[in-house]
Amino acid sequence: MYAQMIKSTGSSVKSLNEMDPQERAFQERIDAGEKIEPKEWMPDGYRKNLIRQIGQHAHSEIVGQLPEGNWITRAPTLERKAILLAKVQDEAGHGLYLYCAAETLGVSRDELFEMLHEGKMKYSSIFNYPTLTWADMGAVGWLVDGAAIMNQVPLQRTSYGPYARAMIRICKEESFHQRQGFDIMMKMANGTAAQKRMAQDALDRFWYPALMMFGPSDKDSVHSAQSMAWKIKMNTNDELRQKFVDQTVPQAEYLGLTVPDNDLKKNEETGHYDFTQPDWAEFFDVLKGNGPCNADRMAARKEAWDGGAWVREAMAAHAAKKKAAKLAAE
Ligand code: FAQ
Repeated sequence: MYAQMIKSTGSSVKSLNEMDPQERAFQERIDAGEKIEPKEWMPDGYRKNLIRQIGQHAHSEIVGQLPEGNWITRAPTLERKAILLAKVQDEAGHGLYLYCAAETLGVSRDELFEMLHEGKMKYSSIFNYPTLTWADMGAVGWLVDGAAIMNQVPLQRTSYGPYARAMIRICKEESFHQRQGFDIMMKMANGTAAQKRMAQDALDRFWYPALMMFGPSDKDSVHSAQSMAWKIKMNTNDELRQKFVDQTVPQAEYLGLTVPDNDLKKNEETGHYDFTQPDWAEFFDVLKGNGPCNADRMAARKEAWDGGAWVREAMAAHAAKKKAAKLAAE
């Protein structure tokens, strides 16, 4: 049911005059900055769009464990291993808060997983790129978590209460993730010539995929207008991408690394960096399932789901047994 529902949220935005009284009262609450809570009335489109965005966000956190999980056994020191392990566990926690937030909208976790496994729901394009060297752990923390924070800090003010509250905790943890990534990059960039080359190579490979995390350019964004009217999204994709570039370029300079963009230049008039857009054909191709790791990521998720079936069954059997024992004692 939800698979059909989430496909139909890209509609044009109604003005207050075009709304029926209930929709209008709802929009006025949003405009006044009020939070919407689970049991309150909400337009069907608002509910669907939230399930789509929160569900995809949750899937991204869970699938996002895979590229870094790949390096836990190969971290160069015990300390780095402990930090990476903690970070990857944090991502699992973020997925769980977000699945809980989505469940308050009437969709079950099983339905969300089913849609992911059937390719009916997406996860962030970034996690379809491979992590080839230890420097990639630095680049993921610095750039991928950096982009995630840029997108998620405004979402702490999103109109749906459970989502906004989940974001507050997630953002605190993401700041540590970004910091640990930058710390790895500092070590590598100031290390041997070979380590510095690895750091540069990681930046070269992750720069454009990180820019793609903000979604298609505003002219191609299907959901932005309605999502922003409902404060499900607080900024457009291009606004956040520009903020990320403006923040990250000086950090690359500090590291002594070169952003792989020959046309990157500070525009003295606007105060922002002019930069080359990612290859949007590549982006849409990755969304269609044709990125370097799409097949591997989905296979790993399905294997984990199937492999965990016995745990779910055992928990259900245990709950049934406890319930029966309680009834017998009454
Ligand atoms: N990848 O109309 P728009 C993280 C889809 S968390 C894949 O502009 P919207 C933490 C979009 O769904 C990263 N698909 O869409 C971490 C839509 O398709 P649909 C995730 C994308 O929703 C770090 C279509 O394209 N963060 O990294 C992408 O208004 C390290 C049209 O696009 C969030 O999810 C993409 N990059 O804007 C974990 C934050 N971009 O659904 C582990 C919350 C767009 O109609 C390690 N989400 N699409 O089939 C958002 O802010 C928004 O959903 C956007 C997209 C900005 C991602």
